[in-house]
Amino acid sequence: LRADSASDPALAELLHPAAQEYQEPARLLLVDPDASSSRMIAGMLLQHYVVDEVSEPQTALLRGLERDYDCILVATGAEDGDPLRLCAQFRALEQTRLVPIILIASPGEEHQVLRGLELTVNDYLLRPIVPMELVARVRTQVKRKRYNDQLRASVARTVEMAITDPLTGVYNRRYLDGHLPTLFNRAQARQRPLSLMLIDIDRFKWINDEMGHAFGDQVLQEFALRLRRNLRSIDLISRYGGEEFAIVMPETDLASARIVAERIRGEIANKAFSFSDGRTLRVTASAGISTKKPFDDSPEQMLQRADDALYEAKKQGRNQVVA
Ligand code: GH3
Ligand code: MG
Ligand code: MG
Ligand code: MG
Repeated sequence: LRADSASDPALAELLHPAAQEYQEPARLLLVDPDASSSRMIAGMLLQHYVVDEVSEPQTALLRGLERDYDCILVATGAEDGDPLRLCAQFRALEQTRLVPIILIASPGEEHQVLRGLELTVNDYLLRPIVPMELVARVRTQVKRKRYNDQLRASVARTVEMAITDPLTGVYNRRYLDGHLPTLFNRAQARQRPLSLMLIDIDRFKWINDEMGHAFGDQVLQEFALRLRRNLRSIDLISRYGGEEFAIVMPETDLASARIVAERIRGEIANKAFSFSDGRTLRVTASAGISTKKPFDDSPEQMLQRADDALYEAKKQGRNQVVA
């Protein structure tokens, strides 16, 4: 992690936790089957928090799916209700998995509280509830939740930066090199087809020299956009070198890969690239494709065959696909 807190608000929050105080108020979900108890607990929290009150576990789960909560309070009460079951359900849902849960129980329910703490619950309170204690415990959980959220967002951004090409937004070569073996082994194990395409912009050096480097950058961005538009979400697009892109196509045999590559070649060659300053340019690209062999093959050999095919496409005059 680079400590560039000036340009990264999440990181700034991390380094200066006090800044959290200025965020929008935290939202709590209070699940209490007893209406008067619910009113009383909510009343203690309303000064500091936005509180959504629900009495039914089913409604509580729906709310949890709809909204981002900073903390969930589950009160015991109804004889037939099972608060621990509800807590476990919150833990199982993607949207509420990481939301802290505070259990509110009555004397005599210590056994349930202990089980809850072992399983899913972050903290608890025993009735009668002392307002200051309630607020303090909620605040601790909310702080922890927000801190974790920021840390996770920050880590996610760091990971994304490590695997993405900043100019075009597609994966970078490091990601392709790391992930191609996985896709290769998966296809091999399931005896499914897998194809690879290397596509390289023709005479890109000329584009840079004649039109300017900034123009060249815009060609790369538009090129990546056209690739994305003409591929499926399961295809892995990466910027493999300066003006060369590698595309891994799962579930695709050589004949289909050839059709895809030919379509992309046409999408590049047949529509002029136009730019912010109004200039337009016709751009072409050459592609080499390879497909996984059932035996005695490797990701490296697939890449080598695609590279050989690309070399042939260039040698034979460019703006074409060779398999
Ligand atoms: P060919 O048809 O044989 O592929 O010729 P080419 O000119 O496309 O290939 P060559 O490898 O000679 O030139 C590639 C050029 O791409 C050279 C390099 O300066 C340029 N380049 C690499 N990365 C970038 C980039 O990020 N932005 C810009 N604008 N140019 C880049
Ligand atoms: Mg070249
Ligand atoms: Mg080129
Ligand atoms: Mg090249």
